Amino acid sequence: MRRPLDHRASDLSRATIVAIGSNLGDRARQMRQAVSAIAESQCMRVLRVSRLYETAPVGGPDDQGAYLNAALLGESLFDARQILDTLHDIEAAHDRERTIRWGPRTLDLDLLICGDEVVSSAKLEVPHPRMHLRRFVMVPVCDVAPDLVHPTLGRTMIELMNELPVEPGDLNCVADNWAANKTESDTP
Ligand code: A4P
Ligand code: MG
Repeated sequence: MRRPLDHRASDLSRATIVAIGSNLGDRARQMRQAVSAIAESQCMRVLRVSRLYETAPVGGPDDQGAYLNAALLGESLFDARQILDTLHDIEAAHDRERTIRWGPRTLDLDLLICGDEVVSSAKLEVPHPRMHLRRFVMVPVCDVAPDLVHPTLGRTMIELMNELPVEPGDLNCVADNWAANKTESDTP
């Protein structure tokens, strides 16, 4: 059962980062709706949303389409398990189907960081174990929290991002203030 979030106690809240991805359907619309749904869920207060990037698929089937990726910085009084439950509810509301690992998806919401919380279970790993290996994650993360220190690696997000190799065409910024306008379709 979810309790209401009391944002007045913000000194107790944790910096929380969520990665948002989509490569199926009306990608930009689903991404915007995800930002709204996270804000409305009250599982966190949304502080910043990254630019929107189109990215080449990493892993999964050869024929899957390009992704849109972004990241969101919030502050939350919830623990990581509660936030993940909310993110799964939002994915389900966007017809997310889990068939192929790393396969095409209408909406993927990954909890990257939840303060200094470290969890390693079958259902939840936080910090997300692959976040620092992927430019499609770290470039948006650096838009919203470049100086945040990774709780287990002890390095800032910008330091981790700068170590990643750049593949030609792996990532392009396609929009800045994309989350502000929730009415446009997939034409960022
Ligand atoms: N799970 C565990 N920890 C977490 C967490 N921190 N956040 C569990 C979210 N979920 C977490 O996830 C599989 C299981 O991971 C869930 O049961 C959840 O409880 P999923 O979303 O069903 O499946 P997935 O996303 O296909 O698997 P996975 O391993 O999370 O994939 P990744 O690592 O997220 O990669 N290429 C580009 N360009 N852009 C992308 O966004 N995404 C992926 C997925 C692959 N390639 C991509 C992109
Ligand atoms: Mg996922």
